[in-house]
Amino acid sequence: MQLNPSLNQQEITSSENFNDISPSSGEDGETDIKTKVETPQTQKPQTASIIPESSPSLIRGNLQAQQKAEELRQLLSKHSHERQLVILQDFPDPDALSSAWTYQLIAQQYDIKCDIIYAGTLSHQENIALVRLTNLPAQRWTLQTLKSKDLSLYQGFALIDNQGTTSQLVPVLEQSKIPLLVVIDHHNLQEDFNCEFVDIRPSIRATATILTQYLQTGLLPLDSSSSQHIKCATALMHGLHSDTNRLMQAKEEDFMAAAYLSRFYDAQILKAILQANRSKRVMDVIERSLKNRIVQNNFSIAGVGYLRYDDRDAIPQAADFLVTEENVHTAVVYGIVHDEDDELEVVIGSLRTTKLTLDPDEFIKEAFGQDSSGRFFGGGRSSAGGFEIPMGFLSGGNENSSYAKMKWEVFDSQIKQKLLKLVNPKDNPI
Ligand SMILES: [Mn+2]
Repeated sequence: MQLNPSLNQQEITSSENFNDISPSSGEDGETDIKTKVETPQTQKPQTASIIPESSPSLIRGNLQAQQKAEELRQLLSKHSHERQLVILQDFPDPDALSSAWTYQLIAQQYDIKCDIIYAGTLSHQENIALVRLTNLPAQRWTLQTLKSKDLSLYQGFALIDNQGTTSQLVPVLEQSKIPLLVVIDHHNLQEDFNCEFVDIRPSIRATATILTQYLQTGLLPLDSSSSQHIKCATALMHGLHSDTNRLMQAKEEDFMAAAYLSRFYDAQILKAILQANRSKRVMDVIERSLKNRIVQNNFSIAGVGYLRYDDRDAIPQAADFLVTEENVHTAVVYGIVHDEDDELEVVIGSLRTTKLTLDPDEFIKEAFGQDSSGRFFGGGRSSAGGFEIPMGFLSGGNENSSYAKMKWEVFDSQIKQKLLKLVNPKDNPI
């Protein structure tokens, strides 16, 4: 069975491949990677344009991509033969997973070994399917795992699709004096980084686009005869697809990246990932959100009570569902997520909006403010946002059901009060 028409295209002509600097591809893409270990230092990315006819903003974006790819090439050459950790947010999404994998494959060409790690869990059924179906090499390291590891093996760490604010692992790495070497992200700049390589481009809708551009500049030419490359391209396509709301929010550069990936990805695997079924528990959370929602001024707000750590991703899925109701432009769903192992509890919330003039980042920051150290409880990007409010001293003790009930009611009313202040136009018109 032919999975992808491009699989049969063993050869992509050099005019088609915008930066064809790869040595002739062998039958086996993985052998090909190994034989290229020595070559990167002598390879200079060419300066060909990503597409033949570009708009001025795309040309600017192109130049920036070329420049960043060259900077990254220099960094990787400088650190060749080292080991790095690649840190994902605690609950990694497809954009993060696929981008980290691509970084790992690029770094491998410079004999840099990367371990891709996250502290939380893979919660969304599509993410679990993505990792299983592509053998994506991400590992779960809890704080305890991290502390049990010999961190002196690593000469640096990279943050991909995050800026360190959504991972519990980062403070431990900082304490261990492992240097932050690389930040690649598309969220708004959260702090100034003083590390060797920073590529933060909020104008781009997915980190997968940035990594695809690196591939296109020749940092790692994809080989359609390598099953690993096919799977990585599929993962990137999924990352791009999911961070752009099925390409509906994609910008020109994201489409260009998707066009490039379309030559390599496996449509059947992508379809299987997208068709992963929801678990019964996720369905139950969606049902609770539907039952508990209040609708005011086109905002739909629902608290769903307690849910298990593994089902955390039911919250954004419930918000995705509530925002589809007639006369609703914005949905906010939240609940208390508890980790039985650590007795840790945190309020997790998600916002989805179809209102063009509503900025989720501003909305969440204004609704919930900052903690005592000045850090916001959440933020967002176009059409989606999220927040996390640690429960600290109030965590646990839920075997006492009246305490658990009271605690939920307090958090539920406080969150509603804060949201309704913004939703009610008399006090604060949006
Ligand atoms: Mn992303």
